[in-house]
Amino acid sequence: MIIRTIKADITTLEVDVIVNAANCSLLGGGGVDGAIHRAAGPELLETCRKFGGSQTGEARITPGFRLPAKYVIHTPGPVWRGGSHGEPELLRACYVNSLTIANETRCRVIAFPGISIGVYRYPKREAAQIAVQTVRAWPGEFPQEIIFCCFSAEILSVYNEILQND
Ligand code: AR6
Repeated sequence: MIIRTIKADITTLEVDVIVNAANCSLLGGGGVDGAIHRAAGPELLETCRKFGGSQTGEARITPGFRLPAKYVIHTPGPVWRGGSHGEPELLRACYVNSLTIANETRCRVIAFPGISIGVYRYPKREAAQIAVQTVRAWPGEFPQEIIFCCFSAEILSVYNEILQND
Protein backbone atom coordinates (compact mmCIF):
# COMPACT_ATOMS: atom_id res chain seq x y z
CA MET A 1 0.00 0.00 0.00
CA ILE A 2 1.22 3.46 -0.92
CA ILE A 3 0.70 6.36 1.52
CA ARG A 4 1.15 9.91 0.21
CA THR A 5 0.53 13.44 1.44
CA ILE A 6 -0.45 16.45 -0.64
CA LYS A 7 -1.46 20.02 0.02
CA ALA A 8 -4.68 20.49 -1.92
CA ASP A 9 -8.40 21.17 -1.91
CA ILE A 10 -9.88 17.66 -1.64
CA THR A 11 -12.75 18.58 -3.99
CA THR A 12 -10.29 18.83 -6.89
CA LEU A 13 -8.89 15.28 -6.61
CA GLU A 14 -9.52 12.75 -9.38
CA VAL A 15 -9.51 9.67 -7.17
CA ASP A 16 -11.91 6.78 -6.59
CA VAL A 17 -13.18 8.16 -3.30
CA ILE A 18 -12.76 11.20 -1.08
CA VAL A 19 -13.73 11.19 2.59
CA ASN A 20 -15.93 13.90 4.05
CA ALA A 21 -15.47 15.06 7.66
CA ALA A 22 -19.22 15.32 8.17
CA ASN A 23 -21.49 15.82 11.17
CA CYS A 24 -24.12 13.39 12.47
CA SER A 25 -26.92 14.95 10.42
CA LEU A 26 -25.02 14.10 7.18
CA LEU A 27 -26.75 17.18 5.72
CA GLY A 28 -23.69 19.34 5.13
CA GLY A 29 -22.06 22.12 7.12
CA GLY A 30 -18.93 24.28 7.01
CA GLY A 31 -15.28 23.36 6.41
CA VAL A 32 -14.52 20.47 4.10
CA ASP A 33 -18.15 19.27 4.35
CA GLY A 34 -19.45 22.55 2.91
CA ALA A 35 -16.82 22.53 0.17
CA ILE A 36 -17.71 18.95 -0.85
CA HIS A 37 -21.46 19.66 -0.95
CA ARG A 38 -20.91 22.84 -3.01
CA ALA A 39 -18.70 21.08 -5.52
CA ALA A 40 -20.83 17.92 -5.78
CA GLY A 41 -24.09 19.79 -6.32
CA PRO A 42 -27.58 19.42 -4.82
CA GLU A 43 -27.93 15.72 -5.69
CA LEU A 44 -25.47 14.98 -2.90
CA LEU A 45 -27.72 16.51 -0.24
CA GLU A 46 -30.76 14.69 -1.66
CA THR A 47 -28.89 11.38 -1.42
CA CYS A 48 -27.57 12.07 2.09
CA ARG A 49 -31.09 12.86 3.35
CA LYS A 50 -32.06 9.22 2.79
CA PHE A 51 -29.57 8.06 5.43
CA GLY A 52 -31.41 9.86 8.23
CA GLY A 53 -28.12 10.77 9.89
CA SER A 54 -25.41 8.59 11.43
CA GLN A 55 -23.51 8.11 14.68
CA THR A 56 -20.04 9.50 15.28
CA GLY A 57 -17.44 7.11 13.83
CA GLU A 58 -19.80 5.47 11.32
CA ALA A 59 -19.43 5.92 7.55
CA ARG A 60 -21.79 6.07 4.54
CA ILE A 61 -20.97 6.11 0.82
CA THR A 62 -22.57 8.16 -1.97
CA PRO A 63 -21.69 8.93 -5.56
CA GLY A 64 -19.48 11.98 -6.12
CA PHE A 65 -21.98 13.55 -8.55
CA ARG A 66 -20.26 16.66 -10.03
CA LEU A 67 -16.97 15.99 -8.22
CA PRO A 68 -14.02 14.50 -10.09
CA ALA A 69 -14.00 11.75 -7.42
CA LYS A 70 -16.29 8.78 -8.16
CA TYR A 71 -17.54 8.43 -4.59
CA VAL A 72 -17.70 10.28 -1.27
CA ILE A 73 -17.56 8.50 2.09
CA HIS A 74 -19.19 10.60 4.80
CA THR A 75 -18.02 10.08 8.38
CA PRO A 76 -18.72 12.28 11.41
CA GLY A 77 -15.60 12.57 13.57
CA PRO A 78 -15.64 13.14 17.33
CA VAL A 79 -15.79 16.63 18.83
CA TRP A 80 -12.68 17.07 21.02
CA ARG A 81 -13.77 17.27 24.66
CA GLY A 82 -10.40 16.85 26.36
CA GLY A 83 -9.58 13.34 25.16
CA SER A 84 -11.23 11.23 27.87
CA HIS A 85 -14.62 10.88 26.17
CA GLY A 86 -13.63 8.13 23.76
CA GLU A 87 -12.29 10.55 21.17
CA PRO A 88 -9.29 8.39 20.03
CA GLU A 89 -11.46 5.28 19.58
CA LEU A 90 -14.13 7.22 17.72
CA LEU A 91 -11.59 8.85 15.42
CA ARG A 92 -10.00 5.45 14.71
CA ALA A 93 -13.49 4.12 13.91
CA CYS A 94 -13.92 6.87 11.28
CA TYR A 95 -10.80 5.63 9.47
CA VAL A 96 -11.57 1.90 9.87
CA ASN A 97 -15.20 2.23 8.76
CA SER A 98 -14.20 4.41 5.78
CA LEU A 99 -11.52 1.91 4.74
CA THR A 100 -13.99 -0.97 5.14
CA ILE A 101 -16.45 0.65 2.73
CA ALA A 102 -13.64 1.55 0.31
CA ASN A 103 -12.54 -2.09 0.38
CA GLU A 104 -16.08 -3.40 -0.23
CA THR A 105 -16.45 -0.93 -3.13
CA ARG A 106 -13.00 -1.92 -4.47
CA CYS A 107 -11.77 1.67 -4.49
CA ARG A 108 -8.10 1.76 -5.44
CA VAL A 109 -7.27 5.33 -4.39
CA ILE A 110 -8.79 7.11 -1.36
CA ALA A 111 -8.13 10.64 -0.08
CA PHE A 112 -8.71 11.62 3.55
CA PRO A 113 -8.90 15.14 4.98
CA GLY A 114 -7.84 15.70 8.60
CA ILE A 115 -11.05 14.41 10.20
CA SER A 116 -11.98 16.37 13.38
CA ILE A 117 -8.96 18.71 13.26
CA GLY A 118 -10.92 21.80 12.17
CA VAL A 119 -14.19 22.90 13.78
CA TYR A 120 -14.13 19.80 16.04
CA ARG A 121 -10.76 20.95 17.54
CA TYR A 122 -9.03 17.54 17.82
CA PRO A 123 -5.30 18.26 18.41
CA LYS A 124 -3.68 17.97 14.98
CA ARG A 125 -0.66 15.86 15.89
CA GLU A 126 -2.67 13.31 17.88
CA ALA A 127 -5.29 13.07 15.15
CA ALA A 128 -2.67 12.62 12.43
CA GLN A 129 -0.97 9.88 14.48
CA ILE A 130 -4.24 7.96 14.68
CA ALA A 131 -4.82 8.45 10.95
CA VAL A 132 -1.34 7.17 10.03
CA GLN A 133 -1.37 4.22 12.48
CA THR A 134 -4.82 3.09 11.35
CA VAL A 135 -4.13 3.18 7.62
CA ARG A 136 -0.73 1.48 8.08
CA ALA A 137 -2.42 -1.38 9.93
CA TRP A 138 -5.18 -1.76 7.34
CA PRO A 139 -5.26 -5.41 6.18
CA GLY A 140 -7.71 -5.04 3.26
CA GLU A 141 -6.94 -5.60 -0.44
CA PHE A 142 -8.31 -2.12 -1.20
CA PRO A 143 -7.57 0.75 -1.12
CA GLN A 144 -4.10 0.41 -2.58
CA GLU A 145 -3.19 4.09 -2.36
CA ILE A 146 -4.03 6.41 0.51
CA ILE A 147 -3.66 10.16 0.20
CA PHE A 148 -3.68 12.46 3.22
CA CYS A 149 -5.03 15.65 1.69
CA CYS A 150 -3.80 18.59 3.78
CA PHE A 151 -5.42 22.00 3.49
CA SER A 152 -2.41 23.97 4.78
CA ALA A 153 1.37 23.78 4.81
CA GLU A 154 1.23 23.43 8.59
CA ILE A 155 -0.97 20.32 8.46
CA LEU A 156 1.14 18.88 5.64
CA SER A 157 4.28 19.17 7.76
CA VAL A 158 2.58 17.49 10.73
CA TYR A 159 1.65 14.46 8.58
CA ASN A 160 5.04 14.31 6.87
CA GLU A 161 6.86 14.39 10.18
CA ILE A 162 4.74 11.55 11.58
CA LEU A 163 5.12 9.45 8.42
CA GLN A 164 8.92 9.88 8.56
CA ASN A 165 9.46 9.37 12.28
CA ASP A 166 6.76 7.16 13.81
N1 AR6 B 1 -9.98 20.22 1.24
C1 AR6 B 1 -9.23 19.60 2.16
N2 AR6 B 1 -9.26 19.89 3.48
C2 AR6 B 1 -10.11 20.88 3.85
C3 AR6 B 1 -10.94 21.58 2.95
C4 AR6 B 1 -10.86 21.21 1.58
N3 AR6 B 1 -11.60 21.80 0.65
N4 AR6 B 1 -11.66 22.50 3.66
C5 AR6 B 1 -11.28 22.38 4.95
N5 AR6 B 1 -10.33 21.42 5.07
P1 AR6 B 1 -13.43 20.65 9.30
P2 AR6 B 1 -14.08 18.74 11.46
C6 AR6 B 1 -9.63 20.92 6.27
O1 AR6 B 1 -13.72 21.79 10.21
O2 AR6 B 1 -13.08 19.33 12.36
C7 AR6 B 1 -18.28 20.94 9.40
O3 AR6 B 1 -19.10 22.06 9.58
C8 AR6 B 1 -9.57 21.83 7.46
O4 AR6 B 1 -8.52 22.79 7.31
O5 AR6 B 1 -13.92 20.69 7.90
O6 AR6 B 1 -14.17 17.24 11.34
C9 AR6 B 1 -19.06 19.63 9.48
O7 AR6 B 1 -20.36 19.74 8.96
C10 AR6 B 1 -9.22 20.83 8.56
O8 AR6 B 1 -7.83 20.54 8.54
O9 AR6 B 1 -13.98 19.25 9.92
C11 AR6 B 1 -19.07 19.36 10.95
O10 AR6 B 1 -20.10 20.05 11.60
C12 AR6 B 1 -9.96 19.57 8.12
O11 AR6 B 1 -10.33 19.79 6.74
C13 AR6 B 1 -17.73 19.88 11.42
O12 AR6 B 1 -17.36 20.88 10.49
C14 AR6 B 1 -11.23 19.27 8.90
O13 AR6 B 1 -11.86 20.48 9.28
C15 AR6 B 1 -16.67 18.81 11.37
O14 AR6 B 1 -15.49 19.31 11.90
